Amino acid sequence: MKILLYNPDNGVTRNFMPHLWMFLLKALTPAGHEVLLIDGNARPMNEEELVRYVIEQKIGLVGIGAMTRMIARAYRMADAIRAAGVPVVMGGPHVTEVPDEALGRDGGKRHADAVALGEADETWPTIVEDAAKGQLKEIYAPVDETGKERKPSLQPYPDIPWETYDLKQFDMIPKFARSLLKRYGGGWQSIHLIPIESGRGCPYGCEFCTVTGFFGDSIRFRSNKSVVDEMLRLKRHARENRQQAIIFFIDDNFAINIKRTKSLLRDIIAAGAQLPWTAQISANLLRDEELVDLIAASDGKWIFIGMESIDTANLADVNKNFNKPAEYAAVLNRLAERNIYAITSFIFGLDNDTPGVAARTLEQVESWPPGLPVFGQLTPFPSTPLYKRLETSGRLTRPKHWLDFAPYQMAHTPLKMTIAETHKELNLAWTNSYSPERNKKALDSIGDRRLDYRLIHFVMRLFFRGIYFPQMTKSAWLKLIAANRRTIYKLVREGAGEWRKSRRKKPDAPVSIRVQ
Ligand code: B12
Ligand code: SF4
Repeated sequence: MKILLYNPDNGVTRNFMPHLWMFLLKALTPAGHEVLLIDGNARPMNEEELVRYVIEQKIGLVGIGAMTRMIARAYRMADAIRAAGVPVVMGGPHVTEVPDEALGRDGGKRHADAVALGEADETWPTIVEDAAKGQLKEIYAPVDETGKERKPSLQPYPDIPWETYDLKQFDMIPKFARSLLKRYGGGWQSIHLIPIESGRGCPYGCEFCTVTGFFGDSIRFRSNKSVVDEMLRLKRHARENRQQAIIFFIDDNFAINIKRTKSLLRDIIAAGAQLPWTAQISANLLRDEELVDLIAASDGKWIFIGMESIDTANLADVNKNFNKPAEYAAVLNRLAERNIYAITSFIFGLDNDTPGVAARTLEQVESWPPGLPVFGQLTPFPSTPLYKRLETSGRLTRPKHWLDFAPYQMAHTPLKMTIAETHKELNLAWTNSYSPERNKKALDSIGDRRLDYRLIHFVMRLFFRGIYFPQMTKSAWLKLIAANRRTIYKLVREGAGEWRKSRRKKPDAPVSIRVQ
């Protein structure tokens, strides 16, 4: 049987990283079947085009995975494929949280022939075999013989043969910039961000988060060897193809077991498997100096920290009072001393937020070493404790917001400000954080650091701006470059000076921009 795994596009960003679920399920597919992958972010298709592809390729089963945010689009695609007579199985967080919706058991239209609940590592082979026999069941749940939920142990973990895939479609460098960057060597004309999970689960249970409910509070890890081997293969492949590979450890909280994280990082260093990497780690776990030393030594570059708010009352409301705003500065300084950037994430529209929250937050952010702040509004995802609380108190304004998704539109009214005010605050926070003036100030504040460190920080700022302000076309990029011309001019002038100096020392040496 030919199987298509499809991930709908998010409508906001280009694809900058493969979605792991597709590659993982492909690796777990029983022999004798062929699996094709389409990520709509890299290869946008409308319903008609997708159906035509499915028919031309003689696909026998389509698997669709989506977060809540993309589910309406996923349903539309599924409807079109089913109308053409091809069965659809859906999986991922959203259908796990509200399976009746996909199956049409809530009075609405049916969108899927079958749903895979929760982690599908162990149910996927059965789904494939049932579909091949034409005997798909409606629900596949990961349970043992007694009907008790069973979580995959992640040991063994399948080899994902990244090096055999054509990853061109996930290149982070926009096409028009590639030939320019090629001239500088070092493989920077082609950068691939590769997702690796080293473990699953987080027991913290923050009120808005689906992770504790989905992956559970049972934390499981792959063996260090399996992670290190995957990194060694990626490193070899990147070197052979003159590309850069960056790893995103997509674990929900990469240091949830500090002892294990340290042991993994030590093994990465011992094997020489270092590649620049990023991961999500909560601020409380970054108090550990030895952990931060190991992050730096293993080439950790960017740490995503869910700070959420600078207001302790807000943090208590969402069950995240293990976050201590008073220690944010110390945590960020600890990282910055080792040239590690922080991606600091904030939520607006929490119950204690009032107008002015953006200015108050920005004042703090600007007092810290420069990082990459991101801002979102509080979103009640189905099946989270937050959703239940807002539903019970009658505060959901759009209880099924996902069926009418629009970026940055809220689904409930915050307590102390309006939806419109929250939106204004978000807009202000994004505009000020990535304005040309702010970019210049951020770079000036690290003027004593090496040029490559500053250059990468600047490029990251340009990319991060695109999370809120779409910049998917060449002209949008050119405008952005023009607005930041002063900073660019300064960096280029300095770079040319360093280049001339290096040429004087070694007349024939190629220039390579190196990440430290
Ligand atoms: C990586 C990641 C991202 C990446 C996504 C890009 C990419 N290419 O991967 C980035 C950083 C961009 C991102 C952004 C966001 N994310 Co995110 N992200 C994750 C994260 C950390 C890992 C996803 C992953 O790969 N997991 C590992 C794989 C193996 O697990 P999985 O995807 O769940 O797949 C398994 C099963 O679900 C199932 N399955 C999945 N799909 C399918 C399909 C079929 C057919 C079948 C049979 C089975 C199946 O099988 C897999 C193996 O068991 C998850 C948390 C998590 N641990 O999953 C959050 C998560 C998915 N993100 C979440 C959210 C909310 C967001 C944002 C909306 C946050 C925000 N406020 O901006 C944005 C939206 C982005 C956008 N524009 O679309 C939520 C989703 C909740 C929900 N109900 O939708 C999660 C669960 C985190 C959370 N805190 O709750 N995210
Ligand atoms: S620490 Fe992160 S992953 Fe864990 S429950 Fe809280 S938000 Fe979710």
